[in-house]
Order: sequence, then structure tokens, then C-alpha cells
Amino acid sequence: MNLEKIMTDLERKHPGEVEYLQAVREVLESIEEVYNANPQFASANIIERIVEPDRILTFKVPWVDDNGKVHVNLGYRIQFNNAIGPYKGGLRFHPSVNLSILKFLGFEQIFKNALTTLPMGGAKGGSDFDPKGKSNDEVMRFCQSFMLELWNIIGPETDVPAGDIGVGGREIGFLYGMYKKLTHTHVGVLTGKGANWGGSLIRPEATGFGAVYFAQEMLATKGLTFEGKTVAVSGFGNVAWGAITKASQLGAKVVTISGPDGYIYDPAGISGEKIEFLLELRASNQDVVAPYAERFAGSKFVAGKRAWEVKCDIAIPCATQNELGKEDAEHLINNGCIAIAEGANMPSTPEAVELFIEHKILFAPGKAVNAGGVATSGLEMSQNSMKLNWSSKEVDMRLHEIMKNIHNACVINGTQADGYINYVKGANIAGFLKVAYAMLDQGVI
Ligand code: NDP
Ligand code: 2IT
Repeated sequence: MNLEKIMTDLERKHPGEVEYLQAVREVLESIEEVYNANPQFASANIIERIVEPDRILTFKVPWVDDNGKVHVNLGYRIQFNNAIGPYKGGLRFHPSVNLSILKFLGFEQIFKNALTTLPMGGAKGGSDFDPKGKSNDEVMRFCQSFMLELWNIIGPETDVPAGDIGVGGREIGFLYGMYKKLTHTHVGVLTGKGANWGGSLIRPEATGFGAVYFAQEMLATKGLTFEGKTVAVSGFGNVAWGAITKASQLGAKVVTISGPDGYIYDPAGISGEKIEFLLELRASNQDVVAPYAERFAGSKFVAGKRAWEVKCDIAIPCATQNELGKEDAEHLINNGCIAIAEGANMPSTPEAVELFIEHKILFAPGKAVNAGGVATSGLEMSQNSMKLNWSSKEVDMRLHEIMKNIHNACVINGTQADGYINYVKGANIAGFLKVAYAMLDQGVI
């Protein structure tokens, strides 16, 4: 593999798509060795075929606000790869959404979904719509307009979208309602549905729970547990909420959350009613964490800073891509942090990842750590197909098992000669091999 030539060609074809190019480079660097050791990959030109999406749908989404004003947003669905199952991946509604961000997420999703052991291909979609400050009716009208374009290319055996940043149970409900209206069907075409109309129990918690289950396995390789550990979390959304809930159940003290306005430091630990308050904060649609400090005495709000300056044993970034840079990594390392488990997708910059690996710190990438979300989406698809509902206990047990298996795949493919587990390599190699062999079996298509 001539990595630099591949990257130069891609940069020429897709100028300025920095997040996408960053994600591709990371995967190619990890798999270079196994790729070169299997000449049939190069003969079938797997690299050039896997880095380009199968297809991209872009469309406009016109909608009317509560004052009668007409707005137009951009909508996207990127169907990246369906070698091992129907296209599968979330929808992100955030003003920062663009093609590069969705291509990076779709590309990562291919390998993440392969790691889950379930039959799901990779996809991603979304819009630059900003849910901040919008009324319920405005969100509904937007979702309905979005689905008027999307419905034609998705289906329970074709492409199954779900949530991501800015898309939770409410949005999935509005999207599903319109799909149902257009097709006269009630099928498992979206995941993250309401529990009484086809949604799986534990799906809301799954990404955060799964991240903590994965981190438990990482700690266990050093004979450690969450009990008594101090944990720093970023974000205050769906993933952060699940991770904080599970980490505190396991006896850890979670001391931070963050939002675009800054971070909260709560030395007493975020648990019980404080976790419930996170849901209130999100529901307020204001995108700020500052009110937490007004509500809970002893905590403080630090404006405009990131949580990584706080001393912690374990860091779980759960907000967004590239939210943890080189300086943040230095803070964490200097403060004696033992483990970093990425709840978000690609939250650490390449420079930060390099530092963690150089210092032989337990570090695992989002595509392994946060795979519990999409894995539980896969479990929701299974339940929909069987027309059955599993109990919370059953789903949680399966989720836990899947996270252990993913950890195991990382250990098998990422353990270095000196015993250090390179989870980035392990996850990328395990995910890539599964998809690449499927592509070989299916011929050039
Ligand atoms: P939510 O919308 O529930 O929360 C996202 C959090 O990240 C919010 O605190 C949000 O604040 C913050 N955030 C989003 N974009 C930015 C930005 N550009 N700059 C700074 N902060 C930002 O989303 P989720 O919890 O679902 O998603 C969090 C991360 O986890 C994402 O990386 C997502 O891709 C990933 N993920 C989610 C899964 C899921 O099942 N939901 C599954 C696997 C991964 P604000 O909105 O105010 O900007
Ligand atoms: O990034 C992700 O894995 C998700 N947002 C979840 C996707 C899904 O289909 O459940």
C-alpha cells in the first residue's frame, strides 16, 4: 500500500474534507501491515473501493417556523458500504454538519458495525439544522420535511437510520411517523424508536453503558476496576448521560460534564438526581451546562474551558470530534490519568492519540468503545424482525457480551510484542478484515 499516494489522491479529489481525510488516514495507517501481508486485497483494490461511499444523497429541507418564516436546510444520507449487512448508522442534526463530517462518521461506522459481530453495513446522514431553541412543532415540521426526501432510499433491509447528536427519541418519532404515512407500513426502518412502538429497551442507555463496559475490560487488563476512581466526562447529551449513570453505579465518582459554554466541576460526584438534571438541561434546548452550578451547591462552572484540565483516573469524552487536543492529552497524562475511553466519535485529535500511545496509556477509540449504541440498534432490528421484545435484562446482557467480544478482538489484533494493547490498531484491523473478506467474496461491484 502506498499510503501517501492514496492520501494525496484523496486530498485532490476531496479538497478540504479534513475530518474525512483524518479518519481515513488513521484506518489506513493501522491496517497497512495486514493489507500488505494479504496480496489479494491489493489485487481487488479494496482500499480505493472502501474509502469512497457507495452513494451520497443530498437534498434540501424546506420548513416553516412558528412565525410563518420559511427556512431551507441541507439534508444528507451517505450509504458507505453494505458488504456485511444493510446500511446502518445515525442521523446528526447540528449546525456544524457538512459532507466531510458525515463522510468521516460513515467511514468509521463501517468498521464499528463490523466489530459489533452483527450484520450491519456503514452509513451516516443528517442536516445542518440547529435544534437549539426550536419549538416541538418546528422540530416536527423539519423532521417531516427531511423524511419526505429520505424515505425512498431507506428500508428495514436496505438502510436503517438512527440517532446521533441532535437526534434522540423525539426526532426518531417524528421521522418514523412520516415514513409510516408515506409507505403505509410499520417496519423496523429506524432504530431508537419508542419502547411501546418497536424500540428496544436499553437503546437510550446503550452507548454510554457499552462505553463503560468496554472501559471495565480495559481496566481489567491492569487488574483495576471503576470502584473509587475519579472520572472526567465531556458533553451532557445521550452518551454522557449513559456513561455517567453506569460509571457511578460501578462506584466511580464522575466529576465533570461539559457543553459549548464550558464545563462543570462537581467534586462531590454527579449521581442520582444530578444525572436526572442532565436530561432537564438537554430538554431545555439551550445548549448550556452553567445552570448545573446554580442548582447544585459545591459544584462550579468554568467558562470557555475543557474538562481535561481536571485531575482524573479515567477520561470518557462524550461530546464531539476533535474535542481533546495535544494540550488536553498532556494535562491528562501529567495528572496521572490511567485510561481514556472514547464515547464520542473521533474526539481525540491524531496528536493526542499519538501521545497516549507513546506513553503506553490505556486508550481506546470511539469505533470500539461506543459501538454498544449501534449494537443495540442491531438488537432492536432483530426484535423487530422477530416481532418480539426482549426484557431490559436480556438486552443489557447481550450488550455486555458484545462489548467484551469487541474488547477481545482489539486484544487479539492490537497486542504489541511488548504486551501493550494498541486498541486503535486492534479495532481497525478487526473491523477492516471482516469487511474486506466480505468484499472479496462478493466480487467487484
Ligand atoms: P447529544 O446531542 O445527545 O449530545 C452531544 C453533546 O456534544 C452535547 O453536549 C453537545 O452540545 C456537544 N456538541 C455537539 N457538537 C458539538 C460541537 N461542534 N462543539 C462542541 N460541543 C458539541 O449527542 P450524543 O450524546 O448522541 O452524541 C455524542 C457523541 O457520541 C457524538 O460524537 C456521537 O457521534 C457519538 N455517538 C452517539 C451514539 C448514540 O447512540 N447517540 C452512538 C455512538 C456514538 P451542543 O449540542 O450544545 O453543541
Ligand atoms: O455513531 C453511532 O454509532 C451512532 N450514532 C449510532 C448509530 C445507530 O445506528 O444506532
